[in-house]
Amino acid sequence: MSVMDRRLFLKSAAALAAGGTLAPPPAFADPPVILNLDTRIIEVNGKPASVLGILQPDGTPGIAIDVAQPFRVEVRNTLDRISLIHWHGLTPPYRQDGVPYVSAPPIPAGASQAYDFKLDFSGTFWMHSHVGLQEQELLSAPLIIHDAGAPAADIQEVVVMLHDFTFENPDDILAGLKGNPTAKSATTPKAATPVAVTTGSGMSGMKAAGAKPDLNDVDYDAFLANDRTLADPAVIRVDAGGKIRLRLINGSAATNYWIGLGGLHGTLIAVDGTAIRPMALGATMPLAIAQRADILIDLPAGAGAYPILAQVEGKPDRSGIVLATASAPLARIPLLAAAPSPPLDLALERALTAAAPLAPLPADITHEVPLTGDMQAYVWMMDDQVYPNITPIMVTAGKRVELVMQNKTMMSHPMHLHGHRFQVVGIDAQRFPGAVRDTVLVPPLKTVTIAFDADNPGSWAFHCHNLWHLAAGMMTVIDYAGVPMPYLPPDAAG
Ligand SMILES: [Cu+2]
Repeated sequence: MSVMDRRLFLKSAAALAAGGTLAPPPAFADPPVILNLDTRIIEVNGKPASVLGILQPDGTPGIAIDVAQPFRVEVRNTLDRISLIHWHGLTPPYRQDGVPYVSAPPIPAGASQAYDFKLDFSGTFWMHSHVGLQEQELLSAPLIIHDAGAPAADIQEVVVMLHDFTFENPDDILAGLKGNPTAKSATTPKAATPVAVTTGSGMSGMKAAGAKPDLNDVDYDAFLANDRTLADPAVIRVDAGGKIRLRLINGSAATNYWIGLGGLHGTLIAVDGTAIRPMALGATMPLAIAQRADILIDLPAGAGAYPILAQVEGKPDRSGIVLATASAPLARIPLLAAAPSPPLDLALERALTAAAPLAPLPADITHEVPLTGDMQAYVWMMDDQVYPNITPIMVTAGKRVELVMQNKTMMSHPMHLHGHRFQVVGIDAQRFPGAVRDTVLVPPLKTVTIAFDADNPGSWAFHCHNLWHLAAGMMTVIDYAGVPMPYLPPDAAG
């Protein structure tokens, strides 16, 4: 469907959309889990910070449920503005996917929205607002789905959610990145580096080939693990010699990390909630924006305190939590590592193998998706288009689809596909059966190919998960042929 076709269709569907809610709310057999979108105060760098949160009435952030249960949730928007929550990594019916104007209208201030769908798999997922820059204000939370049956009694689960944090208003930061700084924010965001200006011509990548990668567009005030900095980290009590299942979630808006386990021996068992062939980890592992990692750790016998650290890509800054036995003394951990970390790379990605790979089939449909940008104007593109002015990528139900993402810029892009789990099947010219996941990093000037089976008809967001890139246009939509498109962003439809 062309953009114009979508507009025409939208107008014919306007009556449906006018009521605000397309699908009737599901009839609940059991009471749903209530998730309130709310404001809360946390302390950062010794100062109170007003942030947002997704909290159950008892204050629990997010949700942890059994895979055998339905995902039966009521989101109550108690904020003074619209919002909508996306269930990152799940594969719901598309109208419950939580992308404004693609899957559903936003939830008005003071209103609620019900969700009810069957879960297909367990794993470590998360939820976050897909509206504007609310994710930068920490409107996100863990979404943990346990295996059916009783949990393994001898394994202690530890969920660690990472955030980048700023005291600035995110709108001011975006204006600064776009070269229209407000007086308040003029000095905070780093000036955009004028490298890798490409609009997708075949040669443009070469111009950028000698330029330096650009790692972080925004200078953050802090990096949080479970809402705390290393000045006062979360200390999680563990048993000497115990087994730990770490569920790491990078909920940062725009920060990639290197995870360090200190001297502990860790085994990576899942990425983005999906099992891999278990792999012993070295000293560090990369965790890109929006990715998750499940790591099994056997703690040493005897008392001890074990920091689990996340160091910012390209910087000495870090965050983390501490696993500590009851009697262990806690040493202060410096906020800065001895040296900045290197850029993330694909060495680990290349080595991962899915526990249950896709059937080895040739692609029925292949789309090349150039990732381009104009750093000076701060416009980022997929498919040479700036969202919301896009023509969707069309797929057909039942087909094997491959997306070839060619990064022609000097920034990395953590690319996320909604509604499907994909397999990483290629890096540059090398083909391999890699991990099944939902978010993959495409480093500067690299090409990453992903494959998925078109088995969830609907209209699905496909975008860069760096929030600033997303806000600057780096999103497109994957449509299934024959599935009507109920929504389109108002400014594209206008
Ligand atoms: Cu990006």
